[in-house]
Order: sequence, then C-alpha cells, then structure tokens
Amino acid sequence: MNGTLQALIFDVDGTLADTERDGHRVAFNRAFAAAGLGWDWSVDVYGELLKVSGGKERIRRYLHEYRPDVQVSGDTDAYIAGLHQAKNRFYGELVAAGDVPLRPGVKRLVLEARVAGLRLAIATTTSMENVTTLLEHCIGPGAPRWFEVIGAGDVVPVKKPAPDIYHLVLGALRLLPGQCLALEDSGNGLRAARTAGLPTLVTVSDYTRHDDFQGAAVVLDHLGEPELPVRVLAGDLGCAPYVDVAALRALHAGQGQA
Ligand code: XBP
Ligand code: MG
Repeated sequence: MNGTLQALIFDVDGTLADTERDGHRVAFNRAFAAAGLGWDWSVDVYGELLKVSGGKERIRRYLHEYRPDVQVSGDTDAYIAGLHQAKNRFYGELVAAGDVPLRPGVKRLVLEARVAGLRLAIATTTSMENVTTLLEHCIGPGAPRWFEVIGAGDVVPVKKPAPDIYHLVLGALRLLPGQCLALEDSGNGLRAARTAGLPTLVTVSDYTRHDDFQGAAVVLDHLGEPELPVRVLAGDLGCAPYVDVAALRALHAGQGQA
C-alpha cells in the first residue's frame, strides 16, 4: 500500500443502486418495443447478457448469439447506437419515477465519507448522463458535484473488465492505486479494479453473487445500516456490523499487510 486511504472510487450499476433488473433491462425492452422489434430480455437472459459490460456491447452480443437470423439494414453500429440511446431515455424515466433504488448503506456512507474528508470518484461503464440522473434523483440535486472525478462510459476504448476506466480515474485524481479503495459488485468490475492495482470491497447483487471474487479485500451482501447488519461472504470486516469510514480505513490498512 502507499499510505493512508485518500479516496473511494465507486462503481455505479449494481453497486450504488440496483439498476439492472428493473432499470436497464426494462428500459432495453421498452426501446425494443418502441422500435417494433419482438425482442424481450427476460430476467434470466439479461443475467447471461450481463457478462458483457456496456449496453451497446450487450445488444451486439444478443444479435450475434441469440438472433443470428436478424439482418440489420445499413450500418450496424449506428443501428445499435440508436437503440441504446432510446434505452437510455427510458432508463432516465425509470430513475426519475423512483423505480431504481439505492442499495443499503450507500447514501449514509457517501455522506460520512464527505464529512471525513475522503475524496470521492466514480468509475463506471454506463454513461455520464445515466450517472448524474441517478445521483440527482437518488441522493440529491447537488450529489454529482460531490464526486471529484466521474469516469463514465465511452471515454475509454475498452470497458471493464479492462482496467482502463480505473487508470483514467486514478490519473485524474493524481493518486496511486494503494491510496484508494474501489467498491464494486461484479466479477468484471473486480477484475478491472484489481488489474489497476486497487484494493476492492465487493457488495454482491442478485445477478453477481456467483461471480468469481478472488482477490477482493472483502465480499459482503451490502454495505449495511445500523439496523441492517452486513453478512460477510469472504474476507474480514473486523467486528464492524456495517460499513462505515472507520471500517474502510481498517480494511484498507489491513490490505497493506496482506
Ligand atoms: C454495468 C454495465 C452497464 C449497464 C448499462 O457496468 O455493464 O452496461 O448495464 O450501461 P458498471 P449502458 O457496473 O461498471 O457500471 O447501457 O449505459 O452502457
Ligand atoms: Mg457494477
């Protein structure tokens, strides 16, 4: 490790909020219906498609693996981009309607971290617009500004599990990986953070609980609240009943001895 904990770098989808099953998936299906396509991504099919990071990449995989019969007329990239744009409009509506809840402990921890002087950042596969919509509606209108760096979407050529988005965020923060802690929910996210050298806390979601979390500092069911203690699935959180700044500092310091 390179000194004390300075910054928390949050993933978004699955980590800050349960965005996938009732958010992105539903929005994809609305976009497909609006385009007159007979496609409907079930909860199970979406779980399979989630192995691919990125919404555009996910549509491409679906066409390739599930609908090889479909011939897109014209430019496939433009066709996918159009569907994805429509998906994000529907996603924004779902977030604004309150259908995409924050995960337990997220708002509390973000507020505590600010008070404690920890720097905050985001490293995500989804777009900047989706991130700001989520933060504004679920935390508060000023929340996007609390995050000093938001690395989002297509700003890097390769998405998670590649480490590129974490490299970009670390560069913008001017911090070394050992001065930060990443918070992720998926095997792809963990691999991205670990490849960038970051100690990583994982909170699993329904879609990711069977992913490979080898290398995580700790794996939890969620961040917890005083009245909702966490369950430790792998690693050690000491005797903290939920994740607060003191628990994160202790976890980070422990990584130095690992
Ligand atoms: C999650 C993803 C994203 C979202 C949808 O990545 O894979 O693709 O499902 O995002 P992360 P877009 O957890 O790293 O944020 O459709 O906007 O790409
Ligand atoms: Mg995620």
